[in-house]
Amino acid sequence: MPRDFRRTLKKRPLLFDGATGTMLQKMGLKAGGCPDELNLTNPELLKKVHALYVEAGSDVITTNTFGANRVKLKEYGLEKKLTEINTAAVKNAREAIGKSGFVAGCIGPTGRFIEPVGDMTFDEATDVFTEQAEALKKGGADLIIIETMMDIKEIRAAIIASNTTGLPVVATMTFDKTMRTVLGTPPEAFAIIADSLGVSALGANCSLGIEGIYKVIKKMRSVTDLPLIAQPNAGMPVLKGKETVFPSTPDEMADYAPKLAAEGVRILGGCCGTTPEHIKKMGGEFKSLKPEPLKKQGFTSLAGRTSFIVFGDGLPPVTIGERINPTGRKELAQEIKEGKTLIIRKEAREQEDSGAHALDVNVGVPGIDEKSAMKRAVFSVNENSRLPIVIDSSSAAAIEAGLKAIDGKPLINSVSGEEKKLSTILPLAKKYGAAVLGLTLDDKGIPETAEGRVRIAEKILKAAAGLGIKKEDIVIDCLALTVSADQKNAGETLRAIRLVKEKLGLSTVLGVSNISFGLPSRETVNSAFLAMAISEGLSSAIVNVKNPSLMDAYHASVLLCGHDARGERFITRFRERGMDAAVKPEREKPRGLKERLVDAVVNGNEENITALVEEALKQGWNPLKISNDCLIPGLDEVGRLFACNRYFLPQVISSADAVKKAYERLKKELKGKKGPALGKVIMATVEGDIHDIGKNIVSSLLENHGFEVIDLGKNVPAERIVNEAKTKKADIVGLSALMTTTVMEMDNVIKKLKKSGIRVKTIVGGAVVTPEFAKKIGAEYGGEATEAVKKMKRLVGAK
Ligand code: B12
Repeated sequence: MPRDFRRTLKKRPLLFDGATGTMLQKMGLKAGGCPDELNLTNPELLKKVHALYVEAGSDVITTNTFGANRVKLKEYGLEKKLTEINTAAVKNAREAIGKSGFVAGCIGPTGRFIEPVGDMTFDEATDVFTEQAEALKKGGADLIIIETMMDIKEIRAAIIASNTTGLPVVATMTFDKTMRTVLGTPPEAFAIIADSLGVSALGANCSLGIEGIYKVIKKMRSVTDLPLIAQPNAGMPVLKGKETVFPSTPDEMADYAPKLAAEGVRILGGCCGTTPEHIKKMGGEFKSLKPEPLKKQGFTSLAGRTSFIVFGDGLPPVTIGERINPTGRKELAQEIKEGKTLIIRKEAREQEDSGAHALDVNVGVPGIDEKSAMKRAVFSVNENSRLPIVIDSSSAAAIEAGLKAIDGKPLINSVSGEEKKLSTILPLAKKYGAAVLGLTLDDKGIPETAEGRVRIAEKILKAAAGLGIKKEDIVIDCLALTVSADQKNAGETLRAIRLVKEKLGLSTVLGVSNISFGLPSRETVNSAFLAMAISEGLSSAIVNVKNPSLMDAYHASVLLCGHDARGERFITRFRERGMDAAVKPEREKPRGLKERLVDAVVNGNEENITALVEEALKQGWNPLKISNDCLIPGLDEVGRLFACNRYFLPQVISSADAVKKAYERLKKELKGKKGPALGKVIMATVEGDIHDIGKNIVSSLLENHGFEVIDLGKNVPAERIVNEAKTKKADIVGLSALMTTTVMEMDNVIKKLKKSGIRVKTIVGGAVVTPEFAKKIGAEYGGEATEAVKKMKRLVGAK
């Protein structure tokens, strides 16, 4: 019988292999060089490692191709050998496991960020992964396993690319002790996203040892019914003497196997530090288990990079903020036309603060390039809000641009019963992993009766099922028609909501405000209609979440329909407002220039920051005042939000980019003095550290005060600093470090400088550096930038 991974996975638990890298090191392989090239240069050694795992009972052997993508191979000048390396890797694994076992072609991260955080486009990323996945398929891999990913955007690209091969895809990410990936994604959001992309199994690898992975798996299980995979490392490595030791024993890890199986784990394997012995012990009981079939989930789920929501299936209804939509909003329409995103960013933040659970994004302005506008809007919303997005457009091309730009699993707004819509939009939802909003209208218009609308809902459901889109990913809009035109309209919509829920078991959504068109006191009508729809079982509503009375009605209805245990949500809402239900929305306080500059840093507002700096300069502010009173405090706030997990790396990066822009402008004000240089200064951020904003400020100021500055950049190895100091005959070497993990590198550089015999003064700075530390390593303490300049002048004997 031919090998069929998907079918076998349905029948029995499967055992993967353990670590390859740490095993190779144990077998005497020296670190350095390209690990993937070993497939060509030392296939026997690899086959030996694979064979040990086959002996230990592994059903699946993973290829040694973690870094065999174009981007990583290029670092070693090996990109032309990509196909050769990947096919050889499959061959090495196949020779070890034979024809009856499975070979999993391994794909790892590229090490680059996708835009807007990095400079790689989503299309480039999918090209890179498609190339590797095709090579693995060509070699004869039975499935693709995507491992150790940290960026949800990158793993989306990797899954979409791997899906094009038709091979089964297994996807894993790595989580840290905050129960998130380094870039902020919680296990549930990843599980929702990977599930919607049609993987065969999903889970976690490496991470926190088996105990930590167990917690991660439990979270994933709460939102997906797919088989899960756990590939833990053998605990967090500790340094014993000069050796790195992984603490978890094979027995300790094996104890967890049945517990993991009870949480839906159907594939078990190991990551760093695990050995054939670990795999043998873990597999012993696991492979003989006959776990219960995985229970189906009935709710609809959406996710952003750092959050997720579930609704429908008897869960409390959720709200979708409607305000990012230019219809009837001249200023927003104008901004979208001009390619700006200020209002969009503001609306994203304010709607989230007002309690929205997801945000609708519509940029439909006539005569614009809607694809670019949608991409820009999605980036801006992702940078300013954690919430999942509803991509709202009548253009399939704009929807696809949004689907590429997104950080999570969105809801597409919309399809209808019209054939053209179904045939263009549903395939996009399937490919990019999205839920779909189905409008109950077709080529003949909107049926008058509830039954007519249910028939269209059924048609949409059938078309989606034909493409393999899950029932839970269809959300039906029974359409609110204006009640001023015909007073029966509201009743028919409400009846349709109940019928769609009861007859078809689908989630529902309603754009509420249309009901009150042409009436006075629209708010009153909208609020009452929303409450009635919720009592009919509505799962989600597109509303103006910034309207307090409408949101009051929403909260009251949630309570009255039994969705608010002990009334906690309701009570919290009103406690926060001083128990006064009738308070008016707070009038916006005018923000001063200083606050607006700080806000621009905190919100990562690159677009606006130069204009604000310009305004400040025009008002006669000193460039240093702008830096010290606005930009640095802004960054401090970003650091605080990051430390308490309110911000994640992508937001820190966009704030840093905004600050960089501001300094580009400020630099022009700090032009260097003419005349002989006061001295020559080498500036560098030490190796391992990529923070350079502070160092760049100091460099600019030094130039401004008449120093010649040779800026070596960031992450600079000690040897290079010593060499440059020697060849350039520097008077001072200035070192910067911002992390507790990198300050000791300053000590290393200074020791090397001393050892080389160069006569040069040293000064150190960066937020973690203290005067005591500087003294201890024999350097001058820099302090903040202006103070640092004074000290440097003193060091070269200038006034
Ligand atoms: C912006 C930022 C980033 C940006 C950096 C972009 C860039 N181009 O610099 C990005 C997003 C890339 C980043 C990445 C990371 N970051 Co960061 N980041 C920050 C943040 C928010 C601001 C830093 C900053 O620029 N401050 C403003 C400048 C002006 O201050 P400054 O550097 O201290 O400089 C002043 C003085 O110290 C002095 N000075 C500085 N250098 C020198 C040198 C000399 C010679 C002299 C004389 C004076 C001097 O003059 C300057 C002006 O007065 C801080 C939080 C914070 N508030 O510090 C976290 C922070 C530094 N980051 C942190 C972490 C953990 C990381 C990551 C590891 C995150 C991750 N999980 O991946 C990575 C690090 C990757 C690496 N290998 O380096 C932690 C460090 C924790 C610690 N104590 O070890 C912090 C403190 C955040 C936190 N609260 O946890 N980060």
